[in-house]
Amino acid sequence: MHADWVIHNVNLATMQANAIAYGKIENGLLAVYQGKIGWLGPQQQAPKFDNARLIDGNGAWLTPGLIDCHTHLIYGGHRAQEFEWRLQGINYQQIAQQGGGINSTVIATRQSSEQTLFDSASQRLTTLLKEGVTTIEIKSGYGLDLITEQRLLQVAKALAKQFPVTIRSTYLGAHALPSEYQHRADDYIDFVCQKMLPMIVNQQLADAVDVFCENIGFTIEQCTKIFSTAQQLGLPVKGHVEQLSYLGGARLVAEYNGLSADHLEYLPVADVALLKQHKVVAVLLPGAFYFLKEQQLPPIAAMREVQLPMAIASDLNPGSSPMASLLLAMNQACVLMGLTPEEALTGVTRHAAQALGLAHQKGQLKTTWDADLLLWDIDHPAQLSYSINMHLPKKIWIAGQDV
Ligand code: DI6
Ligand code: FE
Repeated sequence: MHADWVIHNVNLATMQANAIAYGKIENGLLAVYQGKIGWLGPQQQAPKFDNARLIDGNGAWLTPGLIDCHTHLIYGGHRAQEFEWRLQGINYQQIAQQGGGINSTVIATRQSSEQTLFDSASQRLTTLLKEGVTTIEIKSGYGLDLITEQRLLQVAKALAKQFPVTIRSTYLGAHALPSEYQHRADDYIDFVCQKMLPMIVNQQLADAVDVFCENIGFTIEQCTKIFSTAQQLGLPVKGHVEQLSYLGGARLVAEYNGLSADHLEYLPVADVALLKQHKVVAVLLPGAFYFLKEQQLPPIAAMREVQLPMAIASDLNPGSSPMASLLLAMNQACVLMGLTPEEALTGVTRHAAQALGLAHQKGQLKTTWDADLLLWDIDHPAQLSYSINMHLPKKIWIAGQDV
């Protein structure tokens, strides 16, 4: 059998959906051919590989590359001041209503050059890559005008060229109402639908369209307009929904067969089945839950009951989740939201791949899947969720290449 290289004497957390925890194969072997996984299984059952480079795993664990399926990686400035206000008791919504919050980052981002945005995003991306992130979703949404949204999405493209990582870009025009449209939210939505979205599609700048459906964001009617325009233009949708209050955004995402419904703290149990029916992934964002000291948990037991796929992401952003760590998000998902370590790892591999429409090629160790692989010096995969800042992958491969 053909292989470019083979790793043996290794435990595989395949993350395949089967009855065995982590889909694990102890004393396994995995072969890589032309950037894909060519073979995997128990070592004793392995076929012969001609001319393949042999790597000794020394009993370490191999997992799929981690996938951060919800980030706002690219932005100008920071919001440390706002953090101090929140500590004094002014809440996230109040700050937003007073013109701070997302809009203060919009001002800083509009003033930032492409190079400045690239440099600051590069630092955060490098941090994520070191802990094993091999695929990342990046949203726009801090420009909110033609030129700056375009700049953000172009920086995402530049990052994809510069770094060994798969990047999916999402256009988040309906993130906040920019100040020049104050009291004219519907006009802004028309601008997004008639001008911005067609331009984004023309220039192939985004893979999906997101909205912030919230009392400090946009209404169901406004989000509906955006989703139907996205659908006409052939882009899949997703939404920031039921984060701070219940508006019915998750139902809307389901109606449009969206990729994912994200946050979901205020999702009623009654809406869970609808997400399952429409194959929408629930993306949990424990970083925002933590930073905003949210008290209300997403309906996790109900999600589990219907086997709704739950992904976990960092929500890296300068306001509600200034956190460049997906491993920490896994820990938070367990400690704050009650996920099991296995659910947490599934949430940043198989389910995160599904949330990005990449279920057929990433997020599992499986034959023909991309050889995005991490080697960890651990005894058990639960260790990745159990501790903070104790483990980094000792080897990272992307499409079979050592990086
Ligand atoms: N929800 C979030 O968690 C981020 N965007 C959103 O709609 C936060 C954005 C920010 O505070 O800058
Ligand atoms: Fe977000």
